Amino acid sequence: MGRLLFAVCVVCAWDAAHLLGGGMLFPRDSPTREVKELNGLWSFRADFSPGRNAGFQQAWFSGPLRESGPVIDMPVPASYNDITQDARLRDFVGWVWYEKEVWIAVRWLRDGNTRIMLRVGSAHYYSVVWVNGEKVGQHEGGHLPFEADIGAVARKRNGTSCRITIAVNNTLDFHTLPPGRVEYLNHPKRYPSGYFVQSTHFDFFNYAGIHRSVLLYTTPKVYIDDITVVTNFSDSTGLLSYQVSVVGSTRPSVRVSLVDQDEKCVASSAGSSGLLKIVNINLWWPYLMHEKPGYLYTLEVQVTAEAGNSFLEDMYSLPVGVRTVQVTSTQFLINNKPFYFHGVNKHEDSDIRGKGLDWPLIVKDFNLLKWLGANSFRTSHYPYAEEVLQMCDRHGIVVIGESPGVGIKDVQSFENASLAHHLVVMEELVRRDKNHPSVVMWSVANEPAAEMPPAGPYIKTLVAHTKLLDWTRPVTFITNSNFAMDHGVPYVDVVCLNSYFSWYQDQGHLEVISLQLNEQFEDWHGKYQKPIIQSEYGADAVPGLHNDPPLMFTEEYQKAMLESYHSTFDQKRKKYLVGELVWNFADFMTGQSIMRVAGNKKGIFTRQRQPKAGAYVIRERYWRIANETGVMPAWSRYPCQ
Ligand code: BDP
Repeated sequence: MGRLLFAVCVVCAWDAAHLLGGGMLFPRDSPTREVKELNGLWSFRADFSPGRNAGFQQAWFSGPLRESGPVIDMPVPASYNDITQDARLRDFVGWVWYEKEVWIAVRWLRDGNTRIMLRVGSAHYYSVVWVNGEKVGQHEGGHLPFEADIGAVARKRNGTSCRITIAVNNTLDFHTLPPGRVEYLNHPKRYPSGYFVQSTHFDFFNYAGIHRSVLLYTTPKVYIDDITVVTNFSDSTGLLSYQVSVVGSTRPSVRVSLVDQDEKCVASSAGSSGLLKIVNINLWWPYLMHEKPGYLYTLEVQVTAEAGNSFLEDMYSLPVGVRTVQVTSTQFLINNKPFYFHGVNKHEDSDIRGKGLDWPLIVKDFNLLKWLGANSFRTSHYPYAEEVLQMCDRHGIVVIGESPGVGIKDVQSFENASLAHHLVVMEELVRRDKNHPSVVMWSVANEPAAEMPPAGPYIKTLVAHTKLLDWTRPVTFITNSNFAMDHGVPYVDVVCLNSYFSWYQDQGHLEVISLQLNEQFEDWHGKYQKPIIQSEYGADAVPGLHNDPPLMFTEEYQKAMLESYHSTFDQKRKKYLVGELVWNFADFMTGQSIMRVAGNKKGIFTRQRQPKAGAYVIRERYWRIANETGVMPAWSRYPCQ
């Protein structure tokens, strides 16, 4: 076995915690906290004015939105693009305005020791938030949560309802993440005056709006702001290092207990940091690697503190899994055992709701992942909802967590302003997801233009910074196997390669795949001596389109292409290939172009989650790989009983 690039370092994690600033714990009910969902119908108005700035000029936030002009019903969470019959709204670029009137419980308002927080799970891309006409916050970035303390504003108008206004702008420029470009087409004979279009270099539709839940939640004035756990084990003893940061008191008293699934307290400690030892540990194992995957304990954190004349208490329960991750020159190890990613790439995408969080879809997708025998996915090409990661923790689905650094192709998008924002996004991502046992690796970007000289230093800085934030997980970025080998790759722990042999090149020539794939693997492993994941491969298949012998775009071609890759994967996974992630789990919407037939059709499932022929190929293969490990009870082994 090669050198250990990646030993779990319990102590180093605390340095990282300092860099992260304030916490962003997922809002949960507890005896000291309450959560109120504001999902449902909001009032909505898109600002169609030529400069898209009428809303700000006329201060639409200062009174009820309906008084500014016509409003429509808009569901939250959902992208707004596919909700109406208006093509202008589908392709809208600029500010849209959301508003909801809500009542805040009088017990929240009267108790001056209660913080009232407004939290948006995500809104794409740039948001400004007002409560009763007063600005309470703003946030850049479309895939991560943000929040504001609205207690003071809400208390000014005791006894009346509260008006929450959120303006969201989906415009992407060179320095946003993902980047984009707004082009004005100044040709009076060909385009109307002031005509502009948004262009991007990524292959999915730029859905916009409030994509995840909007919540109100409370905490006491003295509150648990953040928790960081780092886990390890030795023989049958689990080790859990914790650090709790408390805001509002300089001398809080902190107690933590770890409770197992039988509600038994298995370890406890006092103090804001410490080490818990758990005898007869139930480790967190991936799906299909253990009979009981996804074992979670609950870390119950309790804080008490004096505040003036009163005594305040806060409680927060964090699900935690005990596991380790390590990388050698040829292996990816979870709990010291070789782990092979047999999984998929996904998108947050579906009919009508676009990128809006949708529980039926989430549960259906997890059922399909299990049906496939998939043990992992990559959050291509941006951070997914926390609710999805919680499902992964519980079901043992392993995750490569990706930043929205996709489509970085213009030289301006490598400038310092872009890098500075990208570093902030990595901080927000690590802060949000650091405690999820399912997340085993960070991906800082997808296919940045490697041929541009700034790509190397840009990636080097991102990888180094991410390692500083979290020393417990490997870091990678995703490259295309056609790209130059030198830019950024020397800095990553695992080489992740996308390739589309017999699709974007040698079109229709399935017979070249095994040669070219073999060359790819030997070259990249030969040069870097690092484990490799085939992070994308696939072919478009229009569902129901058939031809035998296979023709491009038919289900037969997709099936044959997948099979051609698999024989080479089987050779290389005996050596240094540590994973294969098919592109893509399901068909998804893209911008309109002659390259796409109403979206990208590389899904092995349709957009409505029905299997194409390729899904059965993957299913047969993934169960076979899982069965090779021999850890599954015979009754659960599909298809070979
Ligand atoms: C890859 C990109 C992915 C695309 C895919 C494709 O990473 O976002 O959707 O190509 O062309 O290179 O289908």
